[in-house]
Amino acid sequence: MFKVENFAALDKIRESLQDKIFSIEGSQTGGEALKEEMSQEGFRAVYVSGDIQMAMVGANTWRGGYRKYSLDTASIKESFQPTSIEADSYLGYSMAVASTTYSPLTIIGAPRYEHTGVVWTVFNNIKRQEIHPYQPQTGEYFGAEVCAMGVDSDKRIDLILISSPMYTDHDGEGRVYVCELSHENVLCHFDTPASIVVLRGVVSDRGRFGSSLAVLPDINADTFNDLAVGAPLENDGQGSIYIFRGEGGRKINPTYSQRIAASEIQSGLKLFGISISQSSYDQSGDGLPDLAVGSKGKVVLLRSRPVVTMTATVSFNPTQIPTQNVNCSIPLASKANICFTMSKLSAINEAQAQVNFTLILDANRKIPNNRAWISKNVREKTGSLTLQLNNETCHNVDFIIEACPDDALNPLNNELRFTFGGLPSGTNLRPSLSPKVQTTSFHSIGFEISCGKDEECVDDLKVDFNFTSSSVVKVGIDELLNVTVFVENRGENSYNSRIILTYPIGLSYRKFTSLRGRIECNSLDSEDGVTRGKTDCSIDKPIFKSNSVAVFVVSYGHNTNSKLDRRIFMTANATSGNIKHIPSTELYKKKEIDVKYSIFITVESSLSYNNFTFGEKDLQKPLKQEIKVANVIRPLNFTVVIKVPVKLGDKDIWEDTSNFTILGCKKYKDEEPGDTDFVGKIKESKILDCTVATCRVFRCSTFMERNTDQTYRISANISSRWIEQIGLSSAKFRLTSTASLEYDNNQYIFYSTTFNNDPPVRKIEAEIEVFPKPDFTKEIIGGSLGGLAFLALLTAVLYKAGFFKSKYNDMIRESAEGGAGPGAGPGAEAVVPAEG
Ligand SMILES: [Ca+2]
Ligand SMILES: [Ca+2]
Ligand SMILES: [Ca+2]
Ligand SMILES: [Ca+2]
Repeated sequence: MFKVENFAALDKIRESLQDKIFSIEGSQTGGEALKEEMSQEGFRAVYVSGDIQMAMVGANTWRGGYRKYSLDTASIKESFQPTSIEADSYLGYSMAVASTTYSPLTIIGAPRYEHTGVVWTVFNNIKRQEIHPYQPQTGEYFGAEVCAMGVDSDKRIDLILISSPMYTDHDGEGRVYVCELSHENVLCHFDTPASIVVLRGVVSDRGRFGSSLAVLPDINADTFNDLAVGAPLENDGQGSIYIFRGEGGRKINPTYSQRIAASEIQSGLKLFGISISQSSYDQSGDGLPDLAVGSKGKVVLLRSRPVVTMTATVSFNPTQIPTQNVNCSIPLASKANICFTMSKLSAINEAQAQVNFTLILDANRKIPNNRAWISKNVREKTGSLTLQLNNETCHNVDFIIEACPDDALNPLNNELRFTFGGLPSGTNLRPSLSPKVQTTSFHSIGFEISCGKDEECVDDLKVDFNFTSSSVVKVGIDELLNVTVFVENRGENSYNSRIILTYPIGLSYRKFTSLRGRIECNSLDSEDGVTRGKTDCSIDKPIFKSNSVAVFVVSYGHNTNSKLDRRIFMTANATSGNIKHIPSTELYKKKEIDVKYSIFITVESSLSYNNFTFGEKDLQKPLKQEIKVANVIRPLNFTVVIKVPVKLGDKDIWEDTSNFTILGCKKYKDEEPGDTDFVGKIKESKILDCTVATCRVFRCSTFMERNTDQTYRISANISSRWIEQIGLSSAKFRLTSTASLEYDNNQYIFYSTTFNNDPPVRKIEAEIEVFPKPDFTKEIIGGSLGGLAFLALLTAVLYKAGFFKSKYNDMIRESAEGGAGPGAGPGAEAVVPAEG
């Protein structure tokens, strides 16, 4: 050993070494092996708690080894010079010592072992492990550098790094294996390739990546120590160094965080990174660690940049989104105040940086479903701020929020992103942002909630409905079925409250009318003929307030040809977006209503005329009347009931009353008149009908298709016998039969534009004139008032034109107005007889 105090001493040492040159050639062949003559003790040196351990790569014919000296006494405490290793292995070319629980573990590289290299671990002066290279390559120099690294702050060694600087890959030269230290064992996982962690440099022909290794203090202020790796041959021998970050879990991130090329520092540097200082002291006096990197003829001192952290806040004004907005078409003006504060992680007093930020409103929604905008179709706002250390710097952003959004339950989640760019200030370098800082954050603004201290809204909805004024669906008469819906919230605010109505196939949605509250309805009629139609109505969107009521009418259309069940039902279901509801049975209602189909049957008849001479008792005259029945709207079974006066008092009206029949009809019964004082009544009214006479009731049952007709005929001889008992010698009587209709009232309803849908009772009249007996024979001009007088032209038109809903009402109305009209007779008549 030589004690050296200045570089001039080296010359003396060289001279003294020249004196001691011995024959190297002779030593190889002559049997005299080199022992420690060229041991190069001190090739590596490691301080181990009061002792110094020095590697001796040239000992024992370049087998190598190490010795440990006490620093106090300079005495040898341990010597490790294995003879088992091959000559020229260069054991001790690299060395690291890792403290373990018991005693230090020495990791020592022999990069020329079997031309590939090996790493030994030595524990208590005994070899413990031999680590052979993974996929060995001749000349790779496995173990040329070894390094023990504590990643976290517990002061215990976590990783052992082993480099192979001359391992060649298709894309580079040199690699560093990251092995774990577990108790006294170094685990490189070379037998399970998936678990091997390898550090590499950039793609380059030659790099010698791993020629130097140095554990750095935590230079990015994430509490984990970092690693520097030199690659001195990169860029045609200019060289570079790499920084790898330590990570939680005693790991190292195999993707380098920084590469510093020699050219970035100074032009002309060669072999930059050939060595890296093992201790990073603060040489610049800024409180931050510096890194000394060796190059050919120069040492470069690299300063580490200060590390800062950043907090970003966004506050909103108003702080909550108002929910009771009268006009939903006016968006709500809002402000966001974005603030950044930069604070130090490294020991510095000043720093400056620029942040570029982007605020994205309601970022969780896809456009155009977002509920907030900066301006039309724009929901992003970018900006830039210059920050000083510890000074909060803010920026205001104006934006607008949809006034009554569908979703007023989930807050707007606004995203803030920023990029950081450090600026130099004073003597300080540009700060860098701690990698722990999240550069994307979410800042939500919620909707106003007023649901008590628990801030939880528990609603209590009640729904009910009715069919407005309808007790029955009149298909072919009414065109709309109006459903009046009542909704009440007896609980706390209800969000996104909806009423969902279902309605039968055959009805089609027409419109909704809001009577109270803000209602919006959408509806979908049954499309497949299987699923019921569905109307979805929002109530006071977005919030149906506590103790409020909404009323609205939904109208469904139907027409003559609609096919509905005999009895249909509708349902109403109340829902809301609230998480909690008062359990209630009133969220659902189902109601039924009967359906009747319109029918329209016309009865028209002829007016016949006969005359008699008063006092001639046994005259008879033929009388013919036609009753034409036409079915207009739809096919059905029905019965025409015809009542014909047959007896007045005890006198027959017809020549052969007992055989009086109508073809196609069945004689049902004879009905006595309610009034026995027929003489007085007829004298006054001249009407001979079933109120004064015994009437025969005929029932004519038939099935008729739509737009067909059928004619019933009264054909018999009328007798003069009944005339005398009235006592009028000169009069015009009206012999009045009636025709009425019977059908299934549960299924059918008679078409009428009036409120009353009773079918008409049709009068069938015959005029019978009585003349006094003349004193002399006079020519009697027979009236020709009789004959057939049809007035059912309209009906005929109807027949021909077919049935069209829109024209139908008008036609019927004209028909009714032109005739007896409601209340003018025993019933509203569909068709009016002609006046004779
Ligand atoms: Ca540790
Ligand atoms: Ca770190
Ligand atoms: Ca410094
Ligand atoms: Ca509450």
